[in-house]
Amino acid sequence: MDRLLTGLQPSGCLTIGNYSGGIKQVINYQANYETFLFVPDMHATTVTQDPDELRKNIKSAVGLYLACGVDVTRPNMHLYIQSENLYHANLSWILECHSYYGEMARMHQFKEKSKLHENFTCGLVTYPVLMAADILLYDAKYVPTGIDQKQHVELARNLAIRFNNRYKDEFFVVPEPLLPTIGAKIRDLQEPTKKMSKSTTNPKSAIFLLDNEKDIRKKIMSAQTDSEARVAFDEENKPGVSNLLSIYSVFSGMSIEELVEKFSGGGYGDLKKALAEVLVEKLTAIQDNYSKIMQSGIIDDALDAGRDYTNAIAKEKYEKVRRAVGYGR
Ligand code: ATP
Ligand code: LTN
Repeated sequence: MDRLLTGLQPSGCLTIGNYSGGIKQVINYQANYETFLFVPDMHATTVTQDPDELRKNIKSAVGLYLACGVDVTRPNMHLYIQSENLYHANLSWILECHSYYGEMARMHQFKEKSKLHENFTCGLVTYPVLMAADILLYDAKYVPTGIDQKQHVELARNLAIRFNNRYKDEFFVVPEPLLPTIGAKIRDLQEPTKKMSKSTTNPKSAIFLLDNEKDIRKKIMSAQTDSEARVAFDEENKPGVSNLLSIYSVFSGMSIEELVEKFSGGGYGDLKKALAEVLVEKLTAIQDNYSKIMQSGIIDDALDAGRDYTNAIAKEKYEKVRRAVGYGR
């Protein structure tokens, strides 16, 4: 079985964007691949985190993965926490010494996030290398993500190729990003030219998987659209309405064509009301599962098993790489 790997930062409550680019894809692919799904808690500290809040978010993220349908009873599903495996940071250091400052400084996400902080950390610059280590440690062939992470997966590809060439062996599998056809970039509800982000400062911009019914309806009804009052899918000229259609498609399984057909006669109000209904139904079901899961012992059992399994694989890969670069005796 080929390997598939992804992670979602526990930097806040997961959004419907994280569901679309990350979790939903894992659920769709979990029967077909050996799946490595982890919580990149070390990535979250590239910006300041409150330690208690971070620990709560880690457990909540795992609870949400399971509540959405990630099936940890499958023997090919491995769920784990990044910081419980020391090889991620160790491999990251080796890869940092094979990466160039220029290529790090060119990363879109770094350019955007560094603008938000007057004094950003070195971790914010080198974060994509840690991500490459996460992927390359396990020889993952496929990396499901949203469009914002595509460039980082490309860096992981380049580092794999660079390392294999320099040390003249197939040390790493060269990974490929997997983007959903619809919903690779769910947009901010208030500023639809931007992507929806869980660490937004405007709570009306994002729908969180744990939002209550009233908030979901309010946020959808107040989403920015345009003055044309014509339901059509045109991401460039009608980003707000196209975003609503994408979200609808992600959560209903209906195609964009079917949705445009269904809503083309009406105004944006009808589309918004129907979308709010779909989201309330889906998210309430996830939240019911979530409450049960958080009270059970299933999370810790799955994380223990995942930690042990992935540490063994990572150790073997790291030792091979460490020897190749000449470290130790
Ligand atoms: P932060 O605001 O802390 O940067 P984020 O909401 O951007 O977080 P990440 O943890 O960086 O989310 O991303 C987790 C996964 O969700 C990644 O695969 C990412 O590509 C995907 N993702 C994030 N936002 C969106 C979005 N708006 N649309 C589709 N996929 C998304
Ligand atoms: N960088 C990603 C989270 C992440 C990840 C990974 C995703 C860390 N390591 C490995 C896929 C594969 C993010 O911020 N969304």
